[in-house]
Amino acid sequence: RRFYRVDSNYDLLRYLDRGEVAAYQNRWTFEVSWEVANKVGGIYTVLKSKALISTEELGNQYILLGPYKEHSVRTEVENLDFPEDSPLHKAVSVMRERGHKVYTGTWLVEGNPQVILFDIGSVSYKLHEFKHDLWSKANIGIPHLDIEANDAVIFGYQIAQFINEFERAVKEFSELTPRIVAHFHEWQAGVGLIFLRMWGVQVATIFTTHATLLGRYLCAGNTDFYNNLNRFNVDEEAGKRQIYHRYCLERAASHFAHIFTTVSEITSYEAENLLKRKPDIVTPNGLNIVKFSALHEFQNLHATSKEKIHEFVRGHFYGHYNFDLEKTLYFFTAGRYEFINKGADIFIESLARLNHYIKAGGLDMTVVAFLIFPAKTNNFNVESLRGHAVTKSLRDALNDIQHNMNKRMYEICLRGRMPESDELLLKEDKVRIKRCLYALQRNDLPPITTHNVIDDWSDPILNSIRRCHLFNTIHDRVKSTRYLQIVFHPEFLNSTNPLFGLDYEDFIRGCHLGVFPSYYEPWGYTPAECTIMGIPSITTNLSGFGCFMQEHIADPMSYGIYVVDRRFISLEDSVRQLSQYMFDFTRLSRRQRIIQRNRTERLSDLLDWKNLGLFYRLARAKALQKVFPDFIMDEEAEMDRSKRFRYPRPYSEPPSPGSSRLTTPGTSVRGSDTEDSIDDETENMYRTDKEMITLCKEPSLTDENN
Ligand code: G6P
Ligand code: 1S3
Repeated sequence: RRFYRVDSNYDLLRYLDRGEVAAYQNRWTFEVSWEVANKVGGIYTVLKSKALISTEELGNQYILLGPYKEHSVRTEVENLDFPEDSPLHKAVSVMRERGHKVYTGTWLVEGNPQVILFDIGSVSYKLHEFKHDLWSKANIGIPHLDIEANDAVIFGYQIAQFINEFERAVKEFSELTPRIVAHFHEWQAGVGLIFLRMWGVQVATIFTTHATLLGRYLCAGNTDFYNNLNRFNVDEEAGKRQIYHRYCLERAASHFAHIFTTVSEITSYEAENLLKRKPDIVTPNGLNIVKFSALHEFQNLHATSKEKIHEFVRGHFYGHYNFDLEKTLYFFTAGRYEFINKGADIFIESLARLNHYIKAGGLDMTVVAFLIFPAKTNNFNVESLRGHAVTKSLRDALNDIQHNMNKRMYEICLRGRMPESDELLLKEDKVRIKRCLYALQRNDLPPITTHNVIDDWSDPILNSIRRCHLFNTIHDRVKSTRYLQIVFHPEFLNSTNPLFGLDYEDFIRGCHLGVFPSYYEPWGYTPAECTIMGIPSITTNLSGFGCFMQEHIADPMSYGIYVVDRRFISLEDSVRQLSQYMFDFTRLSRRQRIIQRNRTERLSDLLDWKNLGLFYRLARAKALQKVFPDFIMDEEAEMDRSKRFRYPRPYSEPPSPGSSRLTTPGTSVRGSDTEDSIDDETENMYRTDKEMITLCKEPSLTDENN
């Protein structure tokens, strides 16, 4: 097996010329999606995080095309016109003359890519004409009542017309044949691709599916999806779910495209079976990685954000606050509220077992598990807000008392005598403290949720919690220990949140472990986001991210990536494995956790668009070659490079692959792994730093040729 060094910036600069070569070749790239400057789901993250590398590489030869959404445009786009001597200006003008409302500008994200946004309302009166065209040429009929599909038709028609006009315009500006690539994401944009191909426009097309329509529907039901993938009668299944027309659009786009791609191997397998075309290339999702100049900064940020989560816990569990926060771990899961697809079902089941394991194992630890899924609510519940109000008033009272005491002591000492004890804490101070203590008393248990969930009797998370009896009780009355506590936050986090005062990114940093045991997850940005912040996570071998990590890292677990098997073992065994992983993590000492975080963070290069962008480049080059056979691409080098990512087992790990359960940092650090006292902290940190620096100096990825 050949191991290569990752991110040696191998020839990267060759590509990052801000479109110089592309302009010279008259090469243009359009990327089309419903989620350009329009936050809906994961594709928005793909385009936004990729914007920097795309513009570094293609400069003004790169343009994003999306729908016009007034609210997003106001906050995310700066209006700008193209220079009059540009073919983009010409094509936009033609579209406007035809009655389309078109907005141009730059997207206010890193890289500031050019965007062209189409107002679908401006030509909605032509919907029947567009639908008729689609029907007569492709035999795909769109029902009147499916508004989303109708919108997709209008948007697709606008995109195809625009690219068609652009292709004409660009010919007027240059004698060189225009090499245009149009890259479409997901079925909503795919209609544009279908029209372009039906009209025979000379453009290289790429279609990327980020999840198949049918796959998402089938998984959300009670289907043994992966074991039956090659047995589904796809037309019948789509028909039963009343998505046959959407399915046809998706399937037509994937077959019409010169190059078909998807985000992971597992979705490639799914697409091959459900869309009946095997993707030509897998284009994994990356992130825009910002490295801190001080190596250890992310560890400090963990401590700072964790302190804010501690503050939340103090407020939420007031009156029952018998936590040792030094021995408390924060686990979390988050995502779209798809209970089964995102694995919330097995997470709760496994938490119940973890509770039992901690108790049976006599561990002196508390785990607080946060579930963050947006559900329908009517605001925060009174109990949660009250908890934060009473803890805040206690804190304010103590600050006041301390401040006044300080002043009094200073005055007395200036007069040359020692203060008496009754001069320190006054009677009225004691009364004030007593009042606060009284307000902190409470008979009921700390709430499971922070909000009033609408229809809470039918909410799947709350029902599972009820079934598993996870009611935030004290589990050991003698030691008054709480092992497992749950907080369901049915809303995404942002920094104006009155309970946490943290945005999602800082919340992740403050946690210890992200748990994402998804059943259906074509890629899965949530564990990837944890990884780049140095927070270990649990993922599955049914998620694109999990498979990618397994493929590129010799022993993911030793890097803090725990991959639960949800494919080849029974559900019960998956639950057991997940519980065991969480229990193993709970047993790590602080020092081991710190080392593991360092290792996790080292994986961020693997997820950097600077590296993963090459798969998009490759897809574009291959599509161009199909339409313009004279287009030369250094494919050999590209393909070779795409195989070069591989992280070996960390240096300090035992070589035996058999001991994977043992390859948490526990086995790799020198000295005792149970020492965890605060006095040892500095020493531990020092050693950790030393180890980390050594590890960074070591060729973390060996190059056989060196
Ligand atoms: C980071 C900080 C340390 C802190 C540690 C806590 O490494 O730099 O100062 O002690 O986090 O780790 P823990 O896993 O217990 O949250
Ligand atoms: C999809 O968004 P989702 O959360 O509905 O696309 C994302 C971007 O490719 C992907 O990360 C995710 O797994 C898919 O499911």
